[in-house]
Amino acid sequence: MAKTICVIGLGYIGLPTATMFAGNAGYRVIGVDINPTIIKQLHQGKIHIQEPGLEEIFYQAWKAGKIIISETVQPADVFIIAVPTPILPDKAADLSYVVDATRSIVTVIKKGNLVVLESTVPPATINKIISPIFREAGIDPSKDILVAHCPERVLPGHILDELIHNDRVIGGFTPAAAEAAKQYYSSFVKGGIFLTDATTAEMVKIMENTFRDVNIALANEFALMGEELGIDIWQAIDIANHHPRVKILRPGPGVGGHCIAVDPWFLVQTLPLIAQLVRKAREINDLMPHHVVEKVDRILEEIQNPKIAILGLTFKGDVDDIRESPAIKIIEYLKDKGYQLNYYDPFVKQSQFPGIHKNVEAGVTGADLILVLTDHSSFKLLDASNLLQRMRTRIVFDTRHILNSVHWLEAGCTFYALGTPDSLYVKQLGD
Ligand code: SAJ
Repeated sequence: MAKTICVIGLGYIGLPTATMFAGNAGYRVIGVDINPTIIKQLHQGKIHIQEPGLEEIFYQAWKAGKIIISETVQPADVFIIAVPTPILPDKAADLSYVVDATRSIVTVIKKGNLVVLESTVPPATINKIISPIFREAGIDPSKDILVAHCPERVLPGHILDELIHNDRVIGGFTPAAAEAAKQYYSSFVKGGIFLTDATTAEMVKIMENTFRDVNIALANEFALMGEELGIDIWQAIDIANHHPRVKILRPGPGVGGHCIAVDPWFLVQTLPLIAQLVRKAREINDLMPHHVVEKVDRILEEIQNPKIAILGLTFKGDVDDIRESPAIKIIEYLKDKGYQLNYYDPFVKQSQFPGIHKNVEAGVTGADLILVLTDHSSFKLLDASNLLQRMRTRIVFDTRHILNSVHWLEAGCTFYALGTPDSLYVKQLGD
């Protein structure tokens, strides 16, 4: 009989993972979530997230009865925990969803079952928080059951491809647990699977996202320097990146999403005296939305009752996710300062963000400033002349270096970009 896998948490990671096990690997999958809206939608064979290719595979697996949706945890051979681990206001990890999921497993787990934690957690969470929950229930996590950490590492927008082709790390509470988890994951993972202990795997995952956060902070700090030095930092980065061992990332209006802006805090929380660089990088990236707002203030200083057209709300380009988006923070700050705002984002629905315009023309009509906050690929194709003629004042501020400045300047506007001095593009126009 096919083995049963119970996936707890059907969000951006749990749903694609459940679909992989059911669709590609032929297991019987029970998908569990506590959100009734999500459950209702999945019960109709539809998915609640936008991820290329996912809906079709999910629908096929759901129609074939290989994936069953449930509001409660059911007995299974394997339990996969894929619930969120946000941060609390004091920047400590909120492990309540992980703890609740573990407790719900305790009620149905049997000897020999495997529990895999996919959620990103502070180092030693399996040893210090999850194992004691099983022990308190009279279950020995080193003998009676198998417990492992297999952190997700996929990039939103590329989830299916990365689930299959990325390498994975699996850390076992015992070596046998790591081996057992590998058996299941190798049914769809084509990348390498590296086995280690649970705490090392927890650390590996946080190190990856911290590496990216620190490097984005460096790019952002360079951008601030570019503005002060009177140079175009994008050009400088482009030239520097021709060095064979240099790969500077892209500056931007801040770091969003619920991973890179969150996970480094787990290190600060665990090792506050050592994690100095990690903390500073977080602070620099968190400063960027304020920097964008200061620059907007300067740009619009002379304009009466200024109206801003915000282009892009999601935390990064070509995804539909506005959670923890720097754009949302910037919007809050601008609203507090009394600016009138219009919004456009081709990936965001009215239900996600009420008041958003359906087309970009309506979004920019009557505006004094187009403020680009997300690097959606389609923004490269915007018709500058058509949009500029609908504005009251023709000013553009691109925080993502996604617009073609020459094209926009030729169409007739004042152009500003993050990481460049205010005068740069005006000078290029020969004013
Ligand atoms: N960003 C920049 N400049 C850059 C790159 C990114 O400002 O050069 C910003 C983005 O605009 C976004 C934020 O950083 O606001 C995060 O975007 P991202 O594409 O770097 O990462 P996520 O959050 O979509 O996914 C990351 C990935 N981790 C790494 O690349 C190390 C992914 O592989 C993880 O699975 C995911 O976090 C996760 O769930 O932990």
